[in-house]
Amino acid sequence: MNILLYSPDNGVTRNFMPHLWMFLLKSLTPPEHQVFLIDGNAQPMTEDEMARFVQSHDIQLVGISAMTRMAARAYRIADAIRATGAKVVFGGPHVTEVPDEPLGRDGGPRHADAIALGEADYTWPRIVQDAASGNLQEIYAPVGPDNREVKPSLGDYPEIPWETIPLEQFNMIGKLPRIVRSLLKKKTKSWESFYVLPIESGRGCPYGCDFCTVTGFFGDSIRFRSNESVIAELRRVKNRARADRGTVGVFFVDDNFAINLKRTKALLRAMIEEKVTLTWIAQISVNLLKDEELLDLMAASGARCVFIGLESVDAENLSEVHKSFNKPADYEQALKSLAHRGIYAITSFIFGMDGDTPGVAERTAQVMKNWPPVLPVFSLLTPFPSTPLYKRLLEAGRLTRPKHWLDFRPFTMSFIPHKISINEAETEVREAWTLAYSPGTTREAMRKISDRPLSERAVVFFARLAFRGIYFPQVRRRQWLSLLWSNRHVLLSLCYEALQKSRSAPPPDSVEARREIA
Ligand code: B12
Ligand code: SF4
Repeated sequence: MNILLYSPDNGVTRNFMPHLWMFLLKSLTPPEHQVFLIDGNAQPMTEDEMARFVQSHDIQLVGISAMTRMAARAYRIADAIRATGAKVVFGGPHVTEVPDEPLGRDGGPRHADAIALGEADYTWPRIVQDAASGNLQEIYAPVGPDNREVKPSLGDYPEIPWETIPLEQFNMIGKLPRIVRSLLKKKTKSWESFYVLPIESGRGCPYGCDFCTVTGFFGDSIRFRSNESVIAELRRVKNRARADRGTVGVFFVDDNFAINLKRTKALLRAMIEEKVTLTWIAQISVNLLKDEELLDLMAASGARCVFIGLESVDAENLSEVHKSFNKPADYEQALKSLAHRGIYAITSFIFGMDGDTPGVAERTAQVMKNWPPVLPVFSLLTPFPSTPLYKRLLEAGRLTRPKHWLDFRPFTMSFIPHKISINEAETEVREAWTLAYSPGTTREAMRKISDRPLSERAVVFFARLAFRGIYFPQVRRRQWLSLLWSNRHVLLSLCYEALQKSRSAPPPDSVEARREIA
């Protein structure tokens, strides 16, 4: 049977890091079936194009995953697929939270033939077999014979064959203008491709923040893969990069990569000892970033960026959403300790919390003035179904769009905030993005790291230019040129410095150069 695993585009961003679930399910598919993968964020498709693909490749089963924000788009694509006669099975957090919706049991239209609830590592092979024999059931739940929930232990984690999986659609080099591509090729042989690949080393988070679906979905007990299995996977990733003459980075998608400090340190030490260090990113909560030994091991094993859910600079807000383990007083030191080691943070903020008042964008920007450069992300508090936040707002009658995902609008509130109006909160988010990525802020950010190596500063600068574009379209040449023009002072000074450096470098075959290479 031919199977397609499809991740719909999220309608806002063009993130080119593929989703892990599709590689995982492909690896768990019985070998007699052929599996195709398409990520709509990297390879956008209309409903008609998808229907044609399904027909021309004789696909009989399509697996779709969707975050809440992608649900409406996913349903439209699913309708087009089902019209061809292929069966559609949905999985992932959203349908687990609202299982009646895709099955049309809530009074709305039906979009799925079947759904997989929760973690599907053990149910997916059964779904495939049932579909192949024409016996697809409606609901697959991860339960044992005694009807109790079974959580994959991750002790039997499958091998994801990174060496052989076709990855062209995720090659970031392919998305760059031709001139940049040829410059990169000239400079070094290892830039024929560039992928950021997702790897998980553990699942679950015990913290249970009000707005988050993770504790409800994965549970509060944390499960880890063995260090050996993670190291073997990293080795496969590195082999792939070598074979492609490309560069690869890894995103450890664990919810809190350092939740068990002892285990994380052991893994990082193993990476260093086994020589499988490579550039990596992970999500780590700020309270765990005080451990100097952890930070040293992170730097030595290749960490270049950490995603930190800071959420707010106001302690009262954090306590409201049950995230008081974040202490705003600690933020600055944690970020400085990271930057001191060449690790920069993506800091995520949420506006519209009950303590937020007009001016929250400016207040946040003031606090950030003392920080080393960061890549901030600002969003509005979003009540995802089944979260404690959703239940609380529903009971209080504060949801203005209880099914906001069926009419997804980016940066738009779906409930009445407390001390700020809906309009004001939405304006604050836009204001925060503008302040954080203004040419003045970037210039100031670069000044703060003027003592760091040129290559590191160049990466920070270009990351700041490109990062905002993930959330706000910035793909046209004119948009890029205007961005470069408004940041021309920093750009020119970096270029000038690079030129000086290359002029003062010894000729390639001189004694000094040979000594430097040695
Ligand atoms: C990595 C990650 C990201 C990364 C990259 C995304 C990517 N390309 O992978 C980044 C940082 C970009 C990101 C951004 C966001 N994320 Co995010 N992210 C994650 C994270 C931590 C890991 C995802 C993952 O790979 N998990 C491991 C895999 C194996 O688990 P899984 O995907 O759930 O798959 C399992 C099952 O669900 C099931 N399954 C899944 N799909 C399917 C499909 C079929 C057919 C079947 C049968 C089974 C099945 O089987 C799998 C194996 O058991 C999750 C939290 C989490 N732990 O999952 C949040 C999570 C997915 N993100 C979330 C959110 C909200 C966001 C943002 C909207 C945050 C923001 N405000 O900006 C953005 C939106 C990004 C976008 N472009 O739309 C929410 C989604 C909640 C929801 N109900 O929609 C999650 C669940 C975290 C949370 N806080 O609740 N995210
Ligand atoms: S710490 Fe992060 S993953 Fe854990 S519950 Fe809170 S927001 Fe979710």
